[in-house]
Amino acid sequence: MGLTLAQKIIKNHLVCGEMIPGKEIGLKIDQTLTQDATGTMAYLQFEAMNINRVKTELSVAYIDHNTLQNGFENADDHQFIQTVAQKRGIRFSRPGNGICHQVHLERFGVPGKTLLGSDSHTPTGGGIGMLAMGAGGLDVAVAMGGGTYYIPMPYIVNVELKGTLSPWVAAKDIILEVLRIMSVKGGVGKIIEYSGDGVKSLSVPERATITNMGAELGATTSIFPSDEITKEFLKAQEREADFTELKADADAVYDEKIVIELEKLVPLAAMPHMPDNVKAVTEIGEIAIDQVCIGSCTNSSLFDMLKVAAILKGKTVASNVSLSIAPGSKQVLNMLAQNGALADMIAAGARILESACGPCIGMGQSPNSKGISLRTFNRNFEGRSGTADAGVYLVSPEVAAASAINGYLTDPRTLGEMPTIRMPEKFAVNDNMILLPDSIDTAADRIIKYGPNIKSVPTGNPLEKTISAKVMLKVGDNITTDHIMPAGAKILPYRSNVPYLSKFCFGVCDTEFPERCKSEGGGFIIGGANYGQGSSREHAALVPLYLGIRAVITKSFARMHKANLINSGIIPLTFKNPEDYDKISQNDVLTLTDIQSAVSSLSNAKLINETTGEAFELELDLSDRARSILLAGGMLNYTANN
Ligand code: MIC
Ligand code: SF4
Repeated sequence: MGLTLAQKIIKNHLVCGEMIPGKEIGLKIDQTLTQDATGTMAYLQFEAMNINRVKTELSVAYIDHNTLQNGFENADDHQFIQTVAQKRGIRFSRPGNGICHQVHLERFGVPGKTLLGSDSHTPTGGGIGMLAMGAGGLDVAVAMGGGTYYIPMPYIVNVELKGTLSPWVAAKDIILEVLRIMSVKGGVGKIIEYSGDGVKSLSVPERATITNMGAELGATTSIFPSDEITKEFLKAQEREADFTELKADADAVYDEKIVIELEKLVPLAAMPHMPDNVKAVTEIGEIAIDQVCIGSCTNSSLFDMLKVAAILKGKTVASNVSLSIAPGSKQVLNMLAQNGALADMIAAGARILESACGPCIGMGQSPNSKGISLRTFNRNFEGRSGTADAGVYLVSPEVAAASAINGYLTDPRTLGEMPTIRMPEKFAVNDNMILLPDSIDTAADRIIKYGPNIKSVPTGNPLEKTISAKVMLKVGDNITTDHIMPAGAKILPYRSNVPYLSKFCFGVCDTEFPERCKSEGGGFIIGGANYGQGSSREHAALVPLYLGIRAVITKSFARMHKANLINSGIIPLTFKNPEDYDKISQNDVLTLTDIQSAVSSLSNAKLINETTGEAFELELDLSDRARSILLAGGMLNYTANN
């Protein structure tokens, strides 16, 4: 029986376990990436491991999230990360060099390698044929130290792309269609592998738009074959030597299959407040808009920007719209400047932002009250833009630019003939904003700079026999890590200060949650399905740990958040009978009887609702390793004990 492409890469990197879907496997990680919002914590954890130099083939530290610097905190974190990177053998991508995923694709991605990143959109690398996964900072720190990365062996879904896209329809519409079909929980435990004759009509950055936003399916990762198009891209980046041809065997067997006929696709939009709330632009209608933001790791490549510039050329942004554009990397911005496309954007009235995440993570450009914002980004969760009552629609660069000019949501097919975009044969390669690490000889003298905002990482306690406490919060389905631990300009600078961050935990759902936890000493969280979807941020586990949360009981979990809870020593449990969710209310007193022995023996756990007198069975879906980590009270204790 043949193998799929993902299975081949997994096989080549398998350290332990069997490739049986659902069973835990251990993978060797070739490359890592971090960004600054998760990186500070990751490097604090790396430093705590006392490892002199990273043991990966390549590790890169990017500064792209916290670049607002409205206070000393961000700049201090940048210095901390820079000094660790230089001392420990890590390349450092300076602020201004671009968004981690865009730069990594351009300058470092290698087909067939594994990449682990402390950011959920690391699967962008799947566009160039990498097995690229997002994880919490601690898992990335372990991988930098040469440690194995563990995941449940994913099921493989084949998405066959047939034909070619019609004019004005974009790669973004392909992934929006996949989200419409599969939903934000449809990819949990799965790898999405693309194939079909339609693949060859998509450039590497277009493929990367699709693998990037595969994160919104909850998928472990997404991957495209590495072919002639990949070779062209690498050649244009002066990296032809990194090319290897990679594809699935002809007789590969997939667990699921989806066929998408590209000709039939139309411009789509994900409506507020979920990336799978997808409708055709024409179906939504010509709604009035207030803002358009173009950029983010999903849609900020040179190709995207050239399309936008061509649409804006000679026009003026509508008077009711604020248009911002953030090219994804210094390379993209530079080339736009060189070929005049940047001038077309500026002349049309676009507000040009630095090459960074910016508005995507609420670092500026929050819309007006009840504002309608069209964004080429990947997430439209409630409140993420920084304006609680704003409505964010996720669209392609074509829809965004056409709408910015008209002042209302516009199907770009109404603009007439689509401009032809000519891509250069060579990109402007200049890595002067990537600092190389110190040599082994000089590294010893490098002093790591710790700013005053950098506080210690909270650690858990060994698991007690029985846990009895109150329900601190009950929430519904699809709770994101943006609900649990919001980001944005006011909060993001405190990612290395958990005590301060804790004041904002669950702020979108219930502003009294932190105080309640403090006065009651913590307790349980009850959640619905797909709890913890979205980002890789381990702060969504570390902050609840700091607030005394001992267990989270849900209908189901998102992969990365579940791993982060385990690493923090918080027990993730699911209802054996999902209807039992309705039988627990906030403030009920619950007892997890004999939880220590349930975790030790990996049996089901028993929960008693002391307030109602009812008893329920809970499932513990843990690997042997996860069990030991929970018993020890988290990954740091577990590592110290071993
Ligand atoms: C995001 O898009 O939500 C982020 C900000 O990039 C996060 C990482 C973080 O919270 O720092 C992610 O996607 O993992
Ligand atoms: Fe940055 Fe947004 Fe991409 Fe996250 S999704 S890495 S915040 S651009």
